[in-house]
Amino acid sequence: MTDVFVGIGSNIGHKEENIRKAVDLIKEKCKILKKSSLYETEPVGYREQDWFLNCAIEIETKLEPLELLEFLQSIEKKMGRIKKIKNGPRIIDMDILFYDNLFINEKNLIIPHPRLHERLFVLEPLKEIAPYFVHPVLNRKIKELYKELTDLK
Ligand code: PH2
Ligand code: MG
Ligand code: MG
Repeated sequence: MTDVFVGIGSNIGHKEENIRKAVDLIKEKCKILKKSSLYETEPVGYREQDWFLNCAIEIETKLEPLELLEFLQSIEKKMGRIKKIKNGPRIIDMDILFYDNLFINEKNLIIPHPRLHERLFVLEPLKEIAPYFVHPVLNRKIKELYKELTDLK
């Protein structure tokens, strides 16, 4: 059984509705095990944009990592996402955070997500649904990574 975590964000249009719709579309090929609450988060990276709504989900899937990436990107496309500015505004963004305890380093897919431990908008929802999941590269629990990041601030 796969244990996959996906981070979801939206900061254009009806953000809550966008996330609900994306989760519904994910259900066509994956089983949703858990879904965090929605968090209003300040934009990170590119600052001149609206706040985000972020959440994290845990899913079970038969798709291989690259197939899952393609599936998630097809949903982003279907929902009308256009890539313009790096880290800029988007209707929907879905990033694979963990895929079991796998390490993947491909040109367009790095798992665990390389910046997740630096991002409160990822760690906060993730801590809600998986505080004891151990980051397979950093070897730390999510709740520890969260504490380290918030203690820094
Ligand atoms: N996603 C980014 C860049 N910055 N900031 C917040 N608060 N939430 C996001 O989901 C987000 C971001 C790149 O994907
Ligand atoms: Mg992202
Ligand atoms: Mg993305």
